[in-house]
Order: sequence, then structure tokens, then C-alpha cells
Amino acid sequence: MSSPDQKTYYVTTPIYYVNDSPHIGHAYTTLACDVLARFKRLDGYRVKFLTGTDEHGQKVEKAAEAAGVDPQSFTDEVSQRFRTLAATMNFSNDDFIRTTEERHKRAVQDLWVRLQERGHIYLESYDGWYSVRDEAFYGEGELVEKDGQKIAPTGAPVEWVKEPSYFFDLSKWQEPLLRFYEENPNFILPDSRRNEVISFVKGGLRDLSISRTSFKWGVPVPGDDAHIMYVWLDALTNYITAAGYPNQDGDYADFWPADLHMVGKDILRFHAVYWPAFLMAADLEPPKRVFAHGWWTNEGEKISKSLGNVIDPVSLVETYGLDQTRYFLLREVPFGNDGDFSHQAMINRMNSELANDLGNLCQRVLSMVVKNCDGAVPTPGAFEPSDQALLDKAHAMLPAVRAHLDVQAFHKMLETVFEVVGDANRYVDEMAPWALRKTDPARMETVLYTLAEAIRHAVILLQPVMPDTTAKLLDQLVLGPDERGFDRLNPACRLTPGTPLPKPEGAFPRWVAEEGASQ
Ligand code: ME8
Repeated sequence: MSSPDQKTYYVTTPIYYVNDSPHIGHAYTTLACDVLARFKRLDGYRVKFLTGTDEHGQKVEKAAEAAGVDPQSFTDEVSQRFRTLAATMNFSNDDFIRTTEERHKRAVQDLWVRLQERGHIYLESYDGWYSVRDEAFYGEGELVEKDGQKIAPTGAPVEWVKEPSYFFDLSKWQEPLLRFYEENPNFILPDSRRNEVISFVKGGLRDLSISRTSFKWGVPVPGDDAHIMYVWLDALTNYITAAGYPNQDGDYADFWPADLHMVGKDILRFHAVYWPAFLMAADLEPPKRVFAHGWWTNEGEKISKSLGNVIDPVSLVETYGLDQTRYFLLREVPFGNDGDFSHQAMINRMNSELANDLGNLCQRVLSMVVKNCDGAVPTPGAFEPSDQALLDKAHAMLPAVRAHLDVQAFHKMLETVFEVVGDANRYVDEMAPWALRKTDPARMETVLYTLAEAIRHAVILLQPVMPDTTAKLLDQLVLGPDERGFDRLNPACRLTPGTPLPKPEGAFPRWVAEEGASQ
């Protein structure tokens, strides 16, 4: 149970289109959110972590048609694959929203009425370009010509649309949006993306077509069901649906505005321009932050179905292990930048950082403890400056890691922890506890105790990234469920000397290429 004054944290993933099976890109975005959600829970917050599927619109309707099934059965099936992915990747989402659910239709229609009541919607006709692949409208000036075909800046084909349409008065929101970005400098991260959005908005905004009449698969406009709502207005609303909107008490009061919408850079404009404009126009609060992360390529190539190089997260997990995959994805690339997946890079990190640095440290230290300290947590004597230096550095990790995660710098979070792991390994070599066993057993106990404490800190902090493996390591330190939160990361909660410990088992196997395998 939470107390009324418990801090809350609301983090969301994009809701994924069900025109395709989940791949590494989807797993990456949701993983980042999962780590934040787990981190905040361990840090004492009441968390809402939302993911789900975007099931309406022409793109999905066409995919269902191509599969020869009705859109509802199609979306039922593909949506399930995203749930299965969440289970495979050990994601801890608190809710999974589908835009075809009743709660969502109610929310979108309510938002529409609010916008209409406030005079922000008018009926006209849309004459212009539309890309079904992007579900986006484009101005003539944004398009390039390739082989006689007009192409959007994303590379997607466009088609000419001419039909009656409701419009949202986006052009009126240029100044309020610019003011909002100014007053909330961390609303869009990273900064480079923020600058892109600001210059886009400064370039002027055109009113946005928010309904279509040429297909049926979507939420009808209240009072005019010849019109289906634009899929992005429908989709973005999921973030408030899941907080209970239109009801503005309860979860909505506790969790809205969301702390973070995590998105890929491809959909930043929808989240950082359209969405806050819709919300401001409806007299609702915009979210606190949109973070646009980078794009994964595969061994240097763009990931695409037509190139046949889509990386299946399930096969990565099967090949390298779940926590290894989770670690790699967040460690390999400074979060926000584009990144390249390569098997060799995966194997290098797995073997050098996880098996050698962290795995060996835990295995060496815990085996020495079990063998030389009567199978129990050793009893330390007075700490010498070298011991204290390691302990101080271990204690200093939490505030540093918190600050990194507050700006979604996952790679820096991991660097911070692995710096202490590196220090601990050097400390073992310098102190040589195996030699102290004969010359000064009391000193050996202090050294091993210091190491066990450094390990405890590192492993507790790594839980959000590698939940299974760290759980095993914390079992080996005989820490109970209420001894694993970040409130335990201080000198007052040190390991209790004399606690019996089990014989340790290696937590991070090395990856060894099978005979004849390509790697
Ligand atoms: O855009 N690298 O859904 P979507 C990194 N339904 N991330 C990637 C990636 C890659 N190669 N490929 C995909 C939609 N992603 C809308 C969203 S939200 C209200 C509606 C991730 O299925 C990244 O997060 O096309 C990107 O933004 C998202 O998948 C796009 O998912």
C-alpha cells in the first residue's frame, strides 16, 4: 500500500503499430522505460509504467486486409505478440493499453468534445499529401521526387488526398508552444532534438487535419460518424486514457502529467508539438518530458523487413541470455544517439564487463568468504583509508546514478556502477586477501567485508537493468525482499557479520562460440 504523500512516477512507451511483429527497436524503447520504472520503484516511488498497441488507422486496416482477416481479429493477434515480448523481456509494465478498448474510445471522444467546446475544431476539406506508412500529412515543400514518385522526408511514399475533414487550429499554438518550451527547458531531451523541434515550430504551424472519411477502422467523430478520427489524435490520447481520463480524480490526479513519454526520434514531432497543443487547447496539462532516443542499425545497415535483417529480441535472449541482452542494449550506445548492433560487440561486452569484471568479482569474493570465513559474512575491524575509499565510492553511487537517470543517461548509470566494480577488482588484487589469510586473518576479514559491501551496493543498483541475475546475487548475500531497495544503500544498513552465506554460483557465464558457428 502506498501512503498518500508517496512520490509518483508515470512513464510511457509509444503504443506500437500492430502492422508488424515486434523487433529490437520496440524492445529497446520499452526496456528503457522498464529500467526507469524499476529504478523509481526501488527508490520509493509509486510507479505507473504503461505500454500498449496502436490499433486503428489506415496502415493497420491495410495490413489486416493483406493478411485476409478482419481488423479486430488481426489486431487481437498481433497485439498479443507485444504482450508476449513484454513477458520475454521481463518488462514490468503496470498496464497494457489497446486503442480498440472501450475505455480508450470513451477518452478520445471526450477529448474531441472538449476541443470542440473550446472552439478549436472546424470542418473543411483536406487537399494534400498523406503517407499511410507514417500516418502523417506532408506539405508539398517537404517532399522529394524519386523515380517519378513523391516521397516524404522519411522515405515513405505519399498519396494525394482530397476529402472533407475536421481541422484542429494548430497554427494558433505556435506562440504558446514556444513559450512552453522556453519555460520548460527539459521538456524535450536530448537538447539537439529540442533545438530541432523549436526551429520546426518557429517555421510556422499549419492547422492539422484530424479526421478522415475514406476508411472506417478507427474511432468515429462524436456526432458525425462519417468521419474517423486521425489516428495520431486517437493514439496520443492513450496516455491519459490509462490514467483514467475522462475521470480526473484518482490515478489522473496522482499520475498526470506524465513524467516521461519515451519515444524514438521518428515520432518526436507528434509528441512534442501536436500532443502538448491538443492538451493545452483542451485545458489539460502537457506531459513533463518527451525523450527521443536514437535508431538502431544492424551491423551497419538500416533495419528493415525488405532487407531481411530485422533483429528478433527473442532470439537475442535465447542466444545470449535475458539480462545480458538488457545490459548490452543500454550500455552499448550513449542513450539518445543512434547505435549499431553487432554480435561481436554483444559478445565483447558480455565477456569482458559481465563475465570478467562483475561476474568474477562476485564469484571470487563470495567464494573466499565462504571458504575462509566459516561460510558467513566476515567481521570487519577498523577500516583503513583504502577500505574507506572503496566504501565511500560505493555510497556515492546512488546520488550519481539518480542524477544520470533523471536525464535518461542509462550508459552513464552503468559506467558509474562499473567504475566501482573496476575499483573493487583492483582493490582485491592490491589487498591480496588470499595472502592475508595466513599473515593477518583479521585484516583479511575487513578486506572481504569491504568487498562484500561494494558488491552489495553495485548489485542493488543494477537490479533495474538485470533483474534476474541481480536477484540471484542478492540471494547469495542472503538479503531479504525488504533489504533490496535503495533506502538500504547507506552505512547503517551494512551486511550483518556472522550471517551464514550459501556456496556461490557463477552468475554471468562467458559466451563461448560453438564449434563451427559463425561468431
Ligand atoms: O510510431 N531503433 O508505432 P511504431 C530504435 N504507433 N527504436 C525503434 C526502431 C529502431 N530501429 N524501430 C522502432 C508508432 N523503434 C506509433 C506510435 S504513440 C502515441 C504512437 C521504436 O510501431 C521507437 O520507439 O512504428 C519508435 O518511436 C517506435 O518503435 C515506433 O513504433
